[in-house]
Amino acid sequence: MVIKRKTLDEFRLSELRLYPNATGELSSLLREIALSAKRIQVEINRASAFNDAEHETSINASGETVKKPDRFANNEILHVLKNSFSCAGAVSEEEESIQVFDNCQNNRSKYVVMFDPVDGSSNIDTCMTLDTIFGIYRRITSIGEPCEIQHFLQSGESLAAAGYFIYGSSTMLVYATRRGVNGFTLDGSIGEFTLTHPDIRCPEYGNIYSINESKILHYPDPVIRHVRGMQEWNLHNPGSFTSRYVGSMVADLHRTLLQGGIFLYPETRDFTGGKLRLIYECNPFAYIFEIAGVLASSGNQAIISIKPESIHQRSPVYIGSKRTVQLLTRNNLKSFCTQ
Ligand code: P6P
Repeated sequence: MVIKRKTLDEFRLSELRLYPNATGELSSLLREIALSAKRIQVEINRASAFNDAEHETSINASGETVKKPDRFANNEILHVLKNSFSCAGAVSEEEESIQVFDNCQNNRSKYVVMFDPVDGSSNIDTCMTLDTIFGIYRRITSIGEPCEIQHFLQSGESLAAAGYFIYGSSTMLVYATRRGVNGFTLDGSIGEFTLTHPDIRCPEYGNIYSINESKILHYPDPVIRHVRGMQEWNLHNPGSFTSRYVGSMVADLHRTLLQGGIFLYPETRDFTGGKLRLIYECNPFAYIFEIAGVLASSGNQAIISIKPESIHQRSPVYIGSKRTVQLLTRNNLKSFCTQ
């Protein structure tokens, strides 16, 4: 028997029916971003197959190498957003400043988007998973006005939706709204994302810890003690814990979301404010994990409660099991879902 799974459009239509006053702009935006992801997936596969990702590299605002797939993905997403009727402007990891789509159509749009077009592109030459991360905010100035930087400096709690595409053994879209986290897998036979992981909840407990252990002596003492404690416990109770670290944020966090455990990228000597970027890497994931029922801390506070001051600022990341996150950070952290 062939299982007929809802496509992304069918799922969004079923959600829209619950909100008679909804304009459909968020659904349209998700559809546009999903379209760009289909094209990015083809380009990534091509660049990997023909090994030409390294050609024509440049350096982005964060001082990191921009490879051909990064630039392709960046231009593709900016193109679909600018030509949608739902986006007033965007922030991209690959663009130094905000991208304002200042025309009469886009100025009437309700949303702005921030995104990391391709995260983990250093893995492309080894066929590791790559990914696109996005967050969607409602604009905060009146409809008709060009968007401004404060639209992008809202805390993560104000996100209307956040998600990621993972280009791995299959291509998936996982996104969250306040109503829940849902996963869609690209069905090549119909070219549509189909609902394969409805209502994802992150297991409260998982025995996998994910951290770059080469920097273990950089991390705060509670992290060092916790990792050492798991290793010592393993000595006497083999197999109690295991470590998995791909070095691609989405790969490590997608596994954590589905299997539980914890993902850590604490502050280090070379990244005293954390390495991962707050508004287009940390916030989308923090929102997803909080909606999925666990915690996402910067070490001092819930990541989604941070008021961003600049569009490329960074944050330390402690995401996963409530008990472990509270053990490793200040214990005053409360999940925003329960507030
Ligand atoms: P490190 C990839 O470059 C990235 O931005 C994230 O995807 C990943 O989690 C992190 O950096 C890996 O950093 O220092 O462990 O190589």
